[in-house]
Amino acid sequence: MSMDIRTRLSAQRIETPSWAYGNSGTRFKVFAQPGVPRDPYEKLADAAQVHRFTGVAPSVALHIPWDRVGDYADLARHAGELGVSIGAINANVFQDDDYKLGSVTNPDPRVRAKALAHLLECVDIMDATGSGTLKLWFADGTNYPGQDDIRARQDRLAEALASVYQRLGEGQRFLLEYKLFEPAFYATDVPDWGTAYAHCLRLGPKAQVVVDTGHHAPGTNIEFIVAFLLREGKLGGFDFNSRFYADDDLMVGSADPFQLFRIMYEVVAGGGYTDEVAFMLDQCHNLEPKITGQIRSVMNVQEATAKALLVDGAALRSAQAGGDVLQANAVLMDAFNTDVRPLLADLRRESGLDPDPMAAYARSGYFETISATRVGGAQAGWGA
Ligand code: PSV
Ligand code: MN
Ligand code: MN
Repeated sequence: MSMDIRTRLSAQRIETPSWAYGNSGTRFKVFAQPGVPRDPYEKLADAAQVHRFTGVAPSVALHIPWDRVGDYADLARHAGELGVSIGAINANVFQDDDYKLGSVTNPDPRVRAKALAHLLECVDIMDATGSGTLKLWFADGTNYPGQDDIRARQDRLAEALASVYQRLGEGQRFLLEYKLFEPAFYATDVPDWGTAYAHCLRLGPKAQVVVDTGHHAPGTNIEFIVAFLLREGKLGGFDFNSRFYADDDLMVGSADPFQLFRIMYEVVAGGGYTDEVAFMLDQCHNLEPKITGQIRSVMNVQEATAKALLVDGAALRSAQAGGDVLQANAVLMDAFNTDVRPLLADLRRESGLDPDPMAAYARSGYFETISATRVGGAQAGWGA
């Protein structure tokens, strides 16, 4: 195996979300776990454990206002002391009563102004924390035909996005996230990659699309979307998770590692395996413990990436050029069917890590310490 694959794997960066560390559940029940963080500082401490044992998760996404603090520069300093940094700032314009009929697409200009002010505040937080990425997901949409004007809502969305775009500084960008449905059930205002892409295209290079793997209709070929967006320079990153039915937010690669491999193959083949494309997790751990849930997820992404990097490009191109359908497919399957766990264990050893991050974390005693010392952990904010 080429040295190149090992180097590229060691350089991978996977961002974990602050909300994965808090208590979460479904709308039926939140099962509280021992030792969960009580504030953003403790969430960062837990995220630092994921990085400590995997070596590839050095940044943490924040969600505002779930992670509201008085002094964001201080929070960023705290992150730095723990060996991690602040990643994407996720805006939240869906939890206030004001947003019942939408945020930036609300028919009421007062509510739109309030939502925009929050988005701009998130850019201030980027300035204070050194974050380069604003992530925008809107719950906006309608439940009933005729409830509001679909085109007018697009106009309002475009206006808000343009104002945010104007505010972005040097080295900052926003990622626009789409979602098929929920909480709006009739017409979501950003329901698919095409809508997100069209808005981003109008604005310029600092506006890109983020692909949340849980936000598509069953059977959607996500790797096609990835290939297309990359080709257009509009793939900003991923919110990785796994789904069976809707927006399940389960551990990435747990149900369909083959899909994750196909996605990562398109990333690699399309030249997207760079710092320009953010590999972020957007998950919650309702049943399993949080920190090990994140460690396992990071490892799942690493395994899919390793397999994608192993695809024999020359053999694939030759089979494709010769119209050899079966051979082309076999080249991909060979890579997918390779057991990459020994390779990843070896790489960890090489960089001074334990080859088995799950076992090393279990041995560290961290879980016992936080379980004993933290009382009254916070809810993640989402999934309650
Ligand atoms: C809601 O669907 C959601 O899961 C989106 O994927 C966002 O990225 C996330 O919440 C955090 O706001
Ligand atoms: Mn998401
Ligand atoms: Mn989601």
